[in-house]
Amino acid sequence: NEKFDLVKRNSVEIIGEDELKEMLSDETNKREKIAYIGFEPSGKIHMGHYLQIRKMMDLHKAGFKVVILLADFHAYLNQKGTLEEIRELGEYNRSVFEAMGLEADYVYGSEYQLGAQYTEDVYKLALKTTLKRARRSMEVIAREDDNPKVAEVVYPLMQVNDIKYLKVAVAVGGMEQRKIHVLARELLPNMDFETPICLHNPVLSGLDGVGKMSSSKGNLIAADDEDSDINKKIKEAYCPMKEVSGNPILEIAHYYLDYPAELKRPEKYGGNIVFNTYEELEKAYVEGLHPMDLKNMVAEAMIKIVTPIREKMKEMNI
Ligand code: TFQ
Repeated sequence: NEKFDLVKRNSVEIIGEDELKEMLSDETNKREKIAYIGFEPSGKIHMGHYLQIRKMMDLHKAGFKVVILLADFHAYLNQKGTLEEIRELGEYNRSVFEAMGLEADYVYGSEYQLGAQYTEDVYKLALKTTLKRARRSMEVIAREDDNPKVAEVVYPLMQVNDIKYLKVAVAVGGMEQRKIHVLARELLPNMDFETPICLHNPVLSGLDGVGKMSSSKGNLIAADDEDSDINKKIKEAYCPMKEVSGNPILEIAHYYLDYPAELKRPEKYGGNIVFNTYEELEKAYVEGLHPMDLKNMVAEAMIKIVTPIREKMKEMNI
């Protein structure tokens, strides 16, 4: 199935793959085709976000209604600032996603998360979830804190509850969301809601090779970086010779190059090479393709992707 291949492309996993296939081939819309992703509003939108936005565009093409949750209360519970500051970032994030060309509806968590029925359901989920499980589900998501707060265990309960309240059929997120999603799949069938399908995207490593690409760390390629920033960042990025695991440049090559991809190189450095697939490129890298060659390909591809977004953002005065 063509639609299924499009939706699955470049994802790490789909939990509930058979149900998704069934939805995609069901013209009667037995289950309403709604795909959701939530984001804690963030000060910088980067190429990790863009992977997820592209996935939402794939879902839109496959016939889904796409909704973006601007998760203001979640960011608040995760110590990202005052509600006012967070909402301002939410508006900014929405504009960037529009500049990226995403067609979607947007909703703020605070529009419905104070409702009486919503709140009662959070209490119900609080009774069904162990502290241990709630904390585990937050391992990658929670902000570092020497004295962790109760807010950290309220957060995943609200995320599970959102899936019900927003009638999410397909919940999309990075791999760091998977433990919350697995919890949702376990709990929601007992809360009058159908088990959500969960699609997980890869989480890119930071350009410094330390941890993940993150707005708070500056180890990223931003949606509005200038060509010169991109060249400089990639030139300086961590890219160990012959190493695949944790290599941010190879990850970007995996998800952002179009294959077949061509390396253009002067004859004296070995001449041009065409890689038909990412696997071919990875093999060449492990066998000694020079990091500089890889970086040149990746910088060119990133500039091609970022330039129209940056220009659209300028045009929109963001
Ligand atoms: F997907 C839903 F929108 F329904 C629920 C949801 C998803 C993602 C609520 C919050 C978030 C934020 C996410 N945990 C993050 O880390 O940004």
